[in-house]
Amino acid sequence: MTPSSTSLSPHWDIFCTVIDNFGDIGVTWRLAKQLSTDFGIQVTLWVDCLDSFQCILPSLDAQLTTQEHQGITIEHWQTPLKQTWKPGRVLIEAFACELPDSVIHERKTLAHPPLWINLDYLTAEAWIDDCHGLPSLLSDGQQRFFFFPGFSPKSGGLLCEKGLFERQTSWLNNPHAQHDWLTQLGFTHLATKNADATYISVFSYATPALTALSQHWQQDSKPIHLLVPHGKSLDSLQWMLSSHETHFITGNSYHAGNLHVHVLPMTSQEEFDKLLWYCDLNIVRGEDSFLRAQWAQKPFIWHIYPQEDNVHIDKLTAFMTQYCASLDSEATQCWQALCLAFNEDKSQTCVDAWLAFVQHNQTLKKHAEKWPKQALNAGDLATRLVNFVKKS
Ligand code: TRH
Repeated sequence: MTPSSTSLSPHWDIFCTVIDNFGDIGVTWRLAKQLSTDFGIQVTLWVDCLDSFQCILPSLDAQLTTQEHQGITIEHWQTPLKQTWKPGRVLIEAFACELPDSVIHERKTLAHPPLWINLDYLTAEAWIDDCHGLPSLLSDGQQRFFFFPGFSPKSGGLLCEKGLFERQTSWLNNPHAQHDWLTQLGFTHLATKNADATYISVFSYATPALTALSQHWQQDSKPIHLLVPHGKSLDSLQWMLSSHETHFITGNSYHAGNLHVHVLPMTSQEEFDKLLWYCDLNIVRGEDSFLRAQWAQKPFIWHIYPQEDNVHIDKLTAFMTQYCASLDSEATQCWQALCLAFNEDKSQTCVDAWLAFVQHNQTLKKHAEKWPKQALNAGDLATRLVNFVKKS
């Protein structure tokens, strides 16, 4: 499909509040880019915190009210709204953020109001199949629809742009591109990979399980390189700092025994993908890096965003069950034990689970290569969303 043949006019608005970290803006920015690039849809993305956004879009100017990047209009969403909202075809509120009152009131007066969609968080839990696409009636008579990203054919699907796997293969087959990427990050010396070493990206929350694993890795018989974007994971690696160091410095490397930690800057989403492609194992978190690790087709540990009453463990278990449905039982057991121990902050269990995991690494690697096709077989999220809008 060419953008012109699928173009839905007029524009779509996406509203996003940054609760914490980068997942909310990460998902909405990715969706905006794909709607624009793959479907030719004109998108306006409204974001309340440009400072967070700038961490994953370094070219963004956090002082501007309105700006354009990669064909997307980006508006700084302040309360009350400073800009005039122009009604478009679709109005997406991401993750139940509350739309500005002025937008809700104006929409109510329109003869042909934009389709109002609440984009929810991703989960592999089965209950979303019965809720995905349902309308809800608000007290003022307006209607909005719930869109649930998920892994099943009945859900809203998973964000994955067109051409991603071709770009990945081409980058992995291009040593010059990899060399350039590492040079820009300041780690040219990593460009010649040591065949004996294991390369692990670490973008997790802080956890004693990471401290325990890293302390175990320093005694490994072969080198282990951790590539760590500057952030929360470093809190769990503090033990590596010498007595005269107070914090990790971006661009520096740290060593303890056979463990090498390289502290990377945060980069754009496109550059972050390369990190996941480059490494043998990825430790990821939240919602978006979790999905990108799956598209990287490498084994991964998911450090899920913690929620009250351990609700996140149910979400983790639901995903692990789906992911492992076609995996042999021993590999399933050891990978699930590792993810669980990492999420339950269990230090010794995590180290024991790691030792078992290493034995099944090749099986898990092959499984990771097959998984995206399986997960995406009923279509990606943006395609399902565009079809949903067309039918509505
Ligand atoms: O940052 P996260 O933990 O985000 C979230 C939020 O906390 C949110 O409130 C919560 O609900 C959600 O998790 C589940 O994790 P996530 O989702 O992986 O988002 C990180 C984003 O940052 C992702 O889009 C990738 C991007 N990123 C870059 O673009 N460059 C980088 O260098 C790095 C490390 C990440």
